[in-house]
Amino acid sequence: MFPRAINQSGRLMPAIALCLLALTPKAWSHAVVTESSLTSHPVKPNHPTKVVLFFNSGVELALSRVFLVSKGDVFHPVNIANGKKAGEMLVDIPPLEPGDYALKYKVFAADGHFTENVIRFRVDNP
Ligand SMILES: [Cu+2]
Repeated sequence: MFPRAINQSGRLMPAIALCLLALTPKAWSHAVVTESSLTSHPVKPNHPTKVVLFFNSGVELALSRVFLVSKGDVFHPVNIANGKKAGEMLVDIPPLEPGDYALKYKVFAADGHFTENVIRFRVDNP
């Protein structure tokens, strides 16, 4: 009867579903660290270290921030750079004394969403 109208509503449905997904807060984790070099290569005391964070998606460096958090919740901005592959981020860690630290990151994913999280790590005496 009205094949054109049926076609149009048929195409409208997926578009609405996508919008709802985009609006649902925290339904999807958009740029999540799936792995980091901290696991395989713990930070050694008093040595500058390049830590690699592996994200599940591409990350926009210019809109992303990483802080090194030290004792007493002191935030130090650290330099970040792109790794070899999409989703790899290199983080410059200055020489650290033994103790507990964290990397707090707020990254802008390729899909346009911000994700914030904290990775805790420890620097042990050799
Ligand atoms: Cu997203």
